[in-house]
Amino acid sequence: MGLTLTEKILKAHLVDGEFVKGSEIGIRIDQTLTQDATGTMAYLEYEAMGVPRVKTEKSVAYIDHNTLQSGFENADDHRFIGSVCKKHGVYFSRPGNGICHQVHLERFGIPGKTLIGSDSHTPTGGGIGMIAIGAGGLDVAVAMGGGAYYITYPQIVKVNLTGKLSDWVSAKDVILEVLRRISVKGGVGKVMEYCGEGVKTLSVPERATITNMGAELGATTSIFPSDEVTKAFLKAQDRGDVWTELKADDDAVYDEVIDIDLGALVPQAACPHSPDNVKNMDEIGKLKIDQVCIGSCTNSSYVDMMKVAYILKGKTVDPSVSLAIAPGSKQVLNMLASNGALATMIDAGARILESACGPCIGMGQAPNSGGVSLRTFNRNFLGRSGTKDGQIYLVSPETAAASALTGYLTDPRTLGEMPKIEVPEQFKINDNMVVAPASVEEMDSVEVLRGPNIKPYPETAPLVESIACQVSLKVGDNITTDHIMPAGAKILPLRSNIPAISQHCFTVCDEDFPRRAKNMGKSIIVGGTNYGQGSSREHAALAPLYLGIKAVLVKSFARIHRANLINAGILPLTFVNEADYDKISQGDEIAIDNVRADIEAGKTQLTVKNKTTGSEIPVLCELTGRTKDIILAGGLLDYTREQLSK
Ligand code: MIC
Ligand code: SF4
Repeated sequence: MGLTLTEKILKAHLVDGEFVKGSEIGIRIDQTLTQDATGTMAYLEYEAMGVPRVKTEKSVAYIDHNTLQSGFENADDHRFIGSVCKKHGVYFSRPGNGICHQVHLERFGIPGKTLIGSDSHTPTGGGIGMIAIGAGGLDVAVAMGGGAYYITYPQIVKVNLTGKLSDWVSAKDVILEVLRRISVKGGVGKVMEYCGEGVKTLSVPERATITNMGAELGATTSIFPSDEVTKAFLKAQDRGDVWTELKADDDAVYDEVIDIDLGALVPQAACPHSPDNVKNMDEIGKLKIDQVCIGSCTNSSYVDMMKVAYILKGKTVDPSVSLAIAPGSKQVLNMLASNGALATMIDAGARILESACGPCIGMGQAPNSGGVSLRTFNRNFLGRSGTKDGQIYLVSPETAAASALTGYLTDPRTLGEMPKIEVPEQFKINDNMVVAPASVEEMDSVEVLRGPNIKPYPETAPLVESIACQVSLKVGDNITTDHIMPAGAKILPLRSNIPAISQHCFTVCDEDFPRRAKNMGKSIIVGGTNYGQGSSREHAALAPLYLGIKAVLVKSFARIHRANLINAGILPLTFVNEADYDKISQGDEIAIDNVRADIEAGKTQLTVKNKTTGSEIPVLCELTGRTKDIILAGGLLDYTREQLSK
């Protein structure tokens, strides 16, 4: 029986477990990436493990999220990350060099290698045939220390592409179509493997848009084959030597097949407030807009930007619209500056932002009250833009630029003939913003520089004998990590200070939650399906840990968040019968007796007693050997320390 591409790469990296669907496997990690908003914590965790030099083939730290230095905090974090990387063998991509996923694809990714990153959009690397997975910072720290990364052996979905995109229809419309069909939880436990005749019609940046936003499906990752198109892209980056051909066997067996005729797709938009709320232009109808933002790790490649410049050429942005553009990397920005496209954008009235995440994570450019904003980004969760009643639509760069000129959501197919904009044969290469680490001889003399906002990892303790506490919060379905631990310009500077950031935990849903939970001392949270979807931020587990959350009981979890809860020593529980969700309310007193003994004994079904109502609720606590030991130890940090001391 033939193998899928995913299986080939996973098999070549397997270090623990067996290839049985649904069971846990450990894989060797070749490369890691971090970004600054998750990086400070990840490197504090790395330091706590006491491994002098990273053991990966290449680890890179990017500064791209918190570049709005409204106070000393972010600058201190950046200085810390720069120095800690220098000491321990990590390459440091300085602020200004660009968004981690864009730069990693351009300069460091290698087909067939494994990459984990402390950012959920790490699967961008699947655009050149990597197994690239988003993970919590602690998992990345462990991988840098040479430890395996654990995932559930996934279901593998064949996304069979046929035909060719019509003029003005974009790679963004492909991933929006997948989201429309299978929803934000349709990819949980799965890898989306793109195959078929249509693949060769898509350039690497187009493929990367698709694998990037595959994160919104909840998928473990997404991957394209590495073919002649990949070779040409890497060659144009002066990296032709790292190319290898990689594809699935012809007789590979998949768990599911999704067929997409690229030629049948039309421009679409994800409507507020979920990336899977996808409609075509006719369904949305006439929509007046206030703002357009172009950029982010999904759509800020050179080709995307050149299309935007073409559309804007000689025109003026509608007076009622603010257009902001953030090219994805220094390479892209530099090439636009050299060939005049940047001047075209400026001339049309675009507000040029630095090459960073910017408005995508609420770092500036919050829309006006109730404002309608079209963005080429990947997430439109409630409040993420910084304006709670902002109405965010996710669209392609072509749709965004066309709309910026008219002031209304505009179908780019009305623009007339489409220009032929190709991936260049040679990109402008200059890695002068990537600082190499100190040599082995020099590393001991490097001083790690810490600022006053950098506080240690919160206190952990081994799992208690029994849990008896109240429900401090009950929430519904599809709760995102942007609900649990909001980001944005005010809160992101607190990422390295868990006591301070925890004061904002869940405030999007309930302003009083942090105070209530802290007063309760210990408590549990109850939620619905797909709890914790979205980002990889472990702060969505560390802040609850700090606030005394002992368990989270939900209908189902998103993958990375569940792993982060386990890493933080918080019990992840799911209802055996989803209807029991109605049997538990905020404020109820609950008990889970002998929880430690039961988990130690390998029991996977426990009972939550609702002492307020008298009902008994069966719940699942599915922990395998390793995750069980992590929970018993009080989290991954304690577990890793225990392992290293052995
Ligand atoms: C995001 O897009 O939500 C982020 C900000 O990049 C996060 C990481 C973070 O919260 O620091 C992600 O996607 O993992
Ligand atoms: Fe940055 Fe946005 Fe991409 Fe997250 S999704 S890495 S915030 S650009």
